[in-house]
Amino acid sequence: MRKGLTIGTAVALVTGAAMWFATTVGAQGGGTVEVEVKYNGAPQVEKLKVNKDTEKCGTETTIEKVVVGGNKGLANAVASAPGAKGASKAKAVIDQHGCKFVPHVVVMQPGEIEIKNSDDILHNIHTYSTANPSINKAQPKFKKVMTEKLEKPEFVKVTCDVHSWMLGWVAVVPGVAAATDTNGVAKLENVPAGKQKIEVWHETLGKQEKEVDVKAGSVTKVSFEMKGK
Ligand SMILES: [Cu+2]
Repeated sequence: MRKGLTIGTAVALVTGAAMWFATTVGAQGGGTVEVEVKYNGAPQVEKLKVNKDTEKCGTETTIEKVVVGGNKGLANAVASAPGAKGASKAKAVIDQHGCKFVPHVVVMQPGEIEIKNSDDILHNIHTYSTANPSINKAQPKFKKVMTEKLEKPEFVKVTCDVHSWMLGWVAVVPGVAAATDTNGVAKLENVPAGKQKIEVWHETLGKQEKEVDVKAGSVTKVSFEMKGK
């Protein structure tokens, strides 16, 4: 009987501790940061005539330097919370499709990236970086996928030496990160509660940062305005 009581007390204690732990972890668990990036200038999209591999590349292409959508939203910017660890390690993918890098900006955690060639023609992956080793490899049409490593945080420029207009970026970012959509909005999920630094990067407009106070279980909004250079 006495032993039974002791076990009962122990179970109650353990259960209590588990509940306290769950509550505490829940309170620290994340909130969402909705990052809005605006640009108060004109879009910069260059049109270019193409005279190579036109059956796959078309006869005209666009180079998207500054893409401005509805409500002055800036697309293709990368928003991140570098202090928010434990972000998804889903494998990053960049595709070469229609002689363009798709998407224009890929966001990834340090690690591996799959480089696809869905064009059925020869491409070449040529990266420009300082923290990571530079990649310069042919990707013939039969090589549909190559896997490469980008293990250091960096914004890596990606080009193709076969098609001079091809330009993409791989944002290797620790913490929770996402690219802005055509309305200039990026959602950062599961950012730990408390003060967090939010960074925004754009390939031609540079970097900005702000501090936000993230509340668990709710959406914190923060707005940036990038200036023209
Ligand atoms: Cu190419």
